[in-house]
Amino acid sequence: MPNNSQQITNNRARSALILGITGQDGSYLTEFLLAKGYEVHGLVRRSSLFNRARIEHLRAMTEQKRLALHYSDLTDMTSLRRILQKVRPQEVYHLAGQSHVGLSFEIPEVTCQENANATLGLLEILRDLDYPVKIYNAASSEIFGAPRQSRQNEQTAYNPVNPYGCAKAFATQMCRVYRTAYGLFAVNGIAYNHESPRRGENFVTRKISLGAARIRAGLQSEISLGNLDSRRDWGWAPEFVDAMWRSLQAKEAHDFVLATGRPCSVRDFATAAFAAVGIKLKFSGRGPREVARRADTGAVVLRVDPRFYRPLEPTTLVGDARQARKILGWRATVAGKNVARLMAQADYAALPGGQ
Ligand code: NDP
Ligand code: GDR
Repeated sequence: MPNNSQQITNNRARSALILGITGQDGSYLTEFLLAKGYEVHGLVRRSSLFNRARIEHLRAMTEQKRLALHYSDLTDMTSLRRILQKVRPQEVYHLAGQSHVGLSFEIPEVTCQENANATLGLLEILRDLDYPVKIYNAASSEIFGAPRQSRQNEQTAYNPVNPYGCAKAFATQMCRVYRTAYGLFAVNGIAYNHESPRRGENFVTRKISLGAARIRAGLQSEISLGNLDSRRDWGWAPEFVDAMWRSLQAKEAHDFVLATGRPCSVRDFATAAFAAVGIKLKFSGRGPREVARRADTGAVVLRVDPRFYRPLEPTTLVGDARQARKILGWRATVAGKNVARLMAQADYAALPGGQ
């Protein structure tokens, strides 16, 4: 896709800048905003291989000058400032950063630079702009970590338990500070896990759905996972980008928990994903010795590998999204096992010979 930052400079339609446009959420949000008639600008970073697979199908939009991509990086505030001054978007969706919680234990510094410091840098740029701008910040349920409340809402105290959660807690609180201190229209979307066939392949849901599809197609024999007892509030990513947009159309800026409210374990997610491609699982053993076999052949298709355990896990995180429902009229309709089914079916259908 051409880099056509020169092509669109005037705000003819409503315009939005998406940081993280090449990611799962950024790609769905781009489709959503284009369908609403927006002029969409996205930030892309240089990489040795092209990493635009999730937005490649929108190439025609760049030719029609409805979508423009600009080179920058969260670690390059000068170029970010220049892009914002030139594009003058009315809405900024900040979805960029190191998004893998497990990896944040391996690369804590870059996680904090991208997720914490860069958010502060962005807020500083927005504070200096000479026109009103709205920002959606991709906050996370990971800010709650080990919460006191079994269902978390916008008032729940932060208690992150990993470097990723700490960085997100900093960024979330900074947005609140800039909203209160400078009147910036800054929204924190405190989102719980949301998934799709565009999910990165090293997140557990995609690892499972892709693994199930490939095992069904005879392309792979088994998958290895970490903690099967983990429970997450898994939703459907396309529904979440709708909430992002709605949150910037509200009269006032608020924080919003975005969640399904329905937790599901990794084990149950795997069971549903494999069933969706016609494989019934039977689990046996405990802890690191646990395996899942195919009910039809008895072959092991899923193993626990302690390499995928994390040094610390949040307790079960379940969101209470009543504020989003009341103010935004938004609610998640797809959750847990249904997400698993949709993902496994999509991954299977995308394989040669899959249907
Ligand atoms: P992805 O990992 O799919 O996408 C992350 C995006 O950030 C990619 O476009 C990536 O670019 C970009 N990015 C990463 N580092 C930089 C950098 N240094 N400079 C510029 N861009 C960068 O994440 P999701 O779409 O799933 O999530 C979007 C945001 O929402 C993230 O901030 C995530 O932490 C947060 N979040 C996600 C949830 C979820 O369940 N999906 C839940 C709660 C919060 P590239 O393609 O070049 O790598
Ligand atoms: P999470 O998502 O950490 O919740 O962060 P992930 O899919 O990585 O893990 C979910 C749970 O599954 C357990 N797990 C495994 N995880 C991975 N990645 N790989 C495995 O093999 C595996 N086996 C078990 C994990 O321990 C964990 O308990 C996501 C990201 O999108 C963040 O950016 C976002 O902020 C949060 O969701 C809300």
